Amino acid sequence: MSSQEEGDDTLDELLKDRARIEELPDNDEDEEGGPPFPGKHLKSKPKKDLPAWMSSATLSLFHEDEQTPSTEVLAKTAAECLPYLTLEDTQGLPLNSHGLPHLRRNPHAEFLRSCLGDLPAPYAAMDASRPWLFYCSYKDRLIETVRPLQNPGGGFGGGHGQYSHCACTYATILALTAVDGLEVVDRKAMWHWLGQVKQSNGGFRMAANAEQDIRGAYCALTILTLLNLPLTLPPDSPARLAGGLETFTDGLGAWIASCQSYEGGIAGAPGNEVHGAYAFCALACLCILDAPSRIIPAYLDVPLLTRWLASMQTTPEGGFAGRPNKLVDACYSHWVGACFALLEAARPPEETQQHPAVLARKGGEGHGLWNKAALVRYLLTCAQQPGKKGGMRDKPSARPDGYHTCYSLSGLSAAQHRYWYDGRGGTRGEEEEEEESGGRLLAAFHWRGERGTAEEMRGLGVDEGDVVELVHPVFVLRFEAVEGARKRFAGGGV
Ligand code: FPP
Ligand code: K
Ligand code: ZN
Repeated sequence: MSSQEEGDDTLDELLKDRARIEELPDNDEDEEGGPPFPGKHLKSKPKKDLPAWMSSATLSLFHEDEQTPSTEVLAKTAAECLPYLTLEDTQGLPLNSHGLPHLRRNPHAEFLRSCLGDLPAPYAAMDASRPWLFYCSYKDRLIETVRPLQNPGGGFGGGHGQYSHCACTYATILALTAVDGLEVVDRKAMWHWLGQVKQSNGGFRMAANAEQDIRGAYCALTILTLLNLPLTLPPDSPARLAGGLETFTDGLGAWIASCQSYEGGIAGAPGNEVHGAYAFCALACLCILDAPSRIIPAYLDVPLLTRWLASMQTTPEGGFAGRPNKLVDACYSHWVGACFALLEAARPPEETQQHPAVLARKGGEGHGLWNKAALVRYLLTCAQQPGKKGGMRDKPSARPDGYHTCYSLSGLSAAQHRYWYDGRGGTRGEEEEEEESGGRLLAAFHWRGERGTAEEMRGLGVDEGDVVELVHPVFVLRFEAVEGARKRFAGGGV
């Protein structure tokens, strides 16, 4: 079999799925009889004006033939992607030895550099998102840019004169970590400010007095850990004064558990609609608290979450959607794809000792939870902007931007490489215990990565030049950058 044919196997599988859907009997033409199907009783009239409380998941109760605004945009997206997925249209991109477009390393790097220059006028609307734009910036320029965004009460705002916000502060801390520029951070003020966003119920707000949101929990724990801030709550924290909590981690696992819904996915806050990006926040936050095999099953229903995440991989595109019945988007290559790296590390040791026949059914040694080759194909064929400009995009009809370039490439890394937790499995070791008594959460520093083998890369349809670097699965940074932050603040204290 030629390598080109190998690359097409994955697509064939995806198209088979789709063909099955298309072969289903057309119930619209057969109002009276017609074969039964699940939920047929719901099929009376298409409901175009579903009430807002009815989540998109409810739409899946309707038969595939039901025409709704959701099914229409889903079909439109599939049609938009198919010519690229089938390589009928390769957009003039040079192809690798498997027949897929090469990863456009230089144009993408050039695109990211151009994002750092003076921003074109349309970006004025993104003033509150500025930290996201310089996630990949350079040290001196970055430090001079973020210095005025730091508020005296701690944390970073999105722009000049704006209140501190968890997402902006998170992006700023990641950017500074990436360039080894964390000296600009007022850590004591940061500790005080984070005390204002911790809630009495164990969760976190996005800003003082703002909404509670699981993104806040992940952002706050990332900031505390990279800066090695004390886990004790400041004396004036409302969570301490009104809720009687003592540390930033008090009640957090239980609050995250309360964000998992009956569907298995994770909501931004208890009772809200689930979203793949929130699943990443939940898993990564738990992985900051403790070893994945210990803490993830302690607070989440892992089989239910795994099934929900796997159902986010779309057919025929092969990328991920953020929610049921919504559209594929390359940024979820990271937000959903990286969840599998975290979950695979949470598998109990006894599972890896299962009979080879059981493992084979699961797709091999713990790597069968998602279709990596399909994701790689989506990213290389549909998410790369052709032409001189470079950059990566949500889907072919979208423009490339820094955010989608960043998270497409992180997702590619999750598909290509292997990540695991190298701390003591099961129980806390003495050495860790001792270090942790200093207050720092060490679990996230125990992650390791290994490049995928040449054989695995062939299976994914990529050549050596299409392989990206390893990315720390919890912090979404280079491993060296994470190690730099750990060393810089190893002494603790503020
Ligand atoms: C819906 O957008 C998106 C959400 C409800 C969540 C987005 C959250 C993230 C991307 C994670 C952010 C993480 C941190 C750490 C700040 P949409 O309706 O435009 O997209 P959709 O149709 O794909 O759901
Ligand atoms: K989207
Ligand atoms: Zn997106």
